[in-house]
Amino acid sequence: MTETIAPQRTAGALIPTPDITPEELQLAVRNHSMPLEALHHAITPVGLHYLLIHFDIPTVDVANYELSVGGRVRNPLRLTLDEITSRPATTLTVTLECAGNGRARLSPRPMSQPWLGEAVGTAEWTGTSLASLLDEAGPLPEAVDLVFTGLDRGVQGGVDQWYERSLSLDDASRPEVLLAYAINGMPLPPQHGFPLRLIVPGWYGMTHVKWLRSITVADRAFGGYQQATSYHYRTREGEGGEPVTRMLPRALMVPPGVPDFMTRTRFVKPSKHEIEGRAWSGRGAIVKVEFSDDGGASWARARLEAPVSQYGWRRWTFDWDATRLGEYELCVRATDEAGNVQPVDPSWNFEGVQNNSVQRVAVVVGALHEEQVSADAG
Ligand SMILES: Nc1nc2c(c(=O)[nH]1)N[C@H]1C(S)=C(S)[C@@H](COP(=O)(O)O)O[C@H]1N2
Ligand SMILES: [Mo]
Repeated sequence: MTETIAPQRTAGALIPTPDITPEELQLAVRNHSMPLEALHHAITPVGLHYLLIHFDIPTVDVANYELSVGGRVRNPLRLTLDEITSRPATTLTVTLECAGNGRARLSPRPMSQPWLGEAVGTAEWTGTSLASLLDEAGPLPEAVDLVFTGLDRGVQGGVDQWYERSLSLDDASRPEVLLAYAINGMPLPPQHGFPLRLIVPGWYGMTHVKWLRSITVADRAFGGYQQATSYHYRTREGEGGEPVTRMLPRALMVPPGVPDFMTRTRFVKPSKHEIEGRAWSGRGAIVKVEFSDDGGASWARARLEAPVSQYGWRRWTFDWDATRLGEYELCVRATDEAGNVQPVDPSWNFEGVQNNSVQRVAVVVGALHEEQVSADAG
């Protein structure tokens, strides 16, 4: 990069008032998002898939591992990993996104994992059907809720807890819900839930309980912290709020050209560019993706490719005419078949969940010398 294109904020600059707290930074370095250029891959390579771990990653000795299925069932089960992996297997390509994705764009910013907009990934999850296991356990007539408990424990909101989430018997009995032991053809790595996790296609990430150790069938709705306190969309103090469930639509683009190291502003040579990205929703198929180069003032339709699967994202492309020199703000927005559209502005809430407002990418066309951009910014 030359002097003429140096950004206002440079690496190493001292910032007197940190606009991110050490606690948020600590979470951010533990839990990484997916670099946007990884949108090139239909299936996200494992190390590039986003990660969210509330407490510590447990160390699991498979020799002593068992999954228990109990509570209001006729036939309680205890299964070793071998017993689980020798059951009929299914592989599903699933796009997973954290409910807090986009949180750090809210103002004031709810203190938690400070995601910008890239807490997503698409993987091939291999596992066995939860419904068939439930069939064997035989839920009793009073069964209404299933509690999924992880092997990880910690304190959140002052509450000592194992990570636990529940699903209604109906939601848990859907054929696509898996107990997964492999990702992209490999055993789960520790950070993604080794040896076993829940996969609930279409739902935000918190549902997909990792390091799963027990499933408890209950005769009433589960009231645990991650279920009843956390993961609600609340805009007023004291209100019950709406529970967070399925993913709202979102489209992301691969930022074109080359980035400035600190600001991530993109430098693009004047030319026509094919912009590409992916779009998904947990509430129905993506039916439309639109692109804007003026910050969302005007929109044009992008081309859509077939989705990678029923539960996976859909690639889109747009031929962007960037022959005029200047500064641009690129945006993209998705619409799903249920009619959900991404908003241009974030909608604020206490936990910073479900912020699916449009991605914005600052681009300068024509700022680099031709020889600098020829190799990598085409
Ligand atoms: N046991 C357990 N399961 C968990 C979590 C956790 O902290 N503990 N985090 C949840 C959240 S909030 C998300 S977004 C996803 C992230 O899954 P990944 O790290 O495999 O991408 O895992 C979910 N499952
Ligand atoms: Mo999450």
